[in-house]
Amino acid sequence: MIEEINNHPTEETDHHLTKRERRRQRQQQQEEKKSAIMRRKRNKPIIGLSLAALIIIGGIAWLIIAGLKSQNTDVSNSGTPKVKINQTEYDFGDISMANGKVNYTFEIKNEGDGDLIIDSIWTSCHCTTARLQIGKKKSPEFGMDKLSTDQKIAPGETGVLEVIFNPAFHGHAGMGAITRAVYLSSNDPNNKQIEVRVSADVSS
Ligand SMILES: [Cu+2]
Repeated sequence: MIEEINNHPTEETDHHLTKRERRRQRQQQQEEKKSAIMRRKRNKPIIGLSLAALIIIGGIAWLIIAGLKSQNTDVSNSGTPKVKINQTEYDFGDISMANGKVNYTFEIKNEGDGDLIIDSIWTSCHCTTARLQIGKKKSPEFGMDKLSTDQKIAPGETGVLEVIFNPAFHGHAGMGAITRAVYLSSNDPNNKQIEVRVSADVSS
């Protein structure tokens, strides 16, 4: 009898347990679903974060590479340019207006260890023009108006300055002994203004 009485509630508790177990299972399943959703939600920001990190790392690497590159190309700018002209004067001698223009070339070498920058070129008179050729690059003809230019003679390189004189420019008023000058402004601290001169004795 006692056993029977005792048995009955145990069956009851067993029954209750299975109910509780079912409930627990259901709760577990729900929790698993929730955590799966949470994991998916959490993974998205992680992917986003790692992408952002990649972009930042890539950006930093690019900046470092760009910085190194600019350092390499700026090496020659860190030095000082030094102008060396093969000669500063030339005499055309006896020339005639009838024979037209005469020209002569001067050589401007950069013997320094920094780029030689020619900022502007101008001449002393409208009858005289000049142009500077560096490598294959030839400047336009510069006259008496001081015009800016941006030409660069690298260390060890030589620029060719062509001076063109037109003896007929002034007509008969320009006859006799003449001297004309060509000026170049440069970044050589000891030669900020380069000057070359040409002279001639002009006849008709
Ligand atoms: Cu003149």
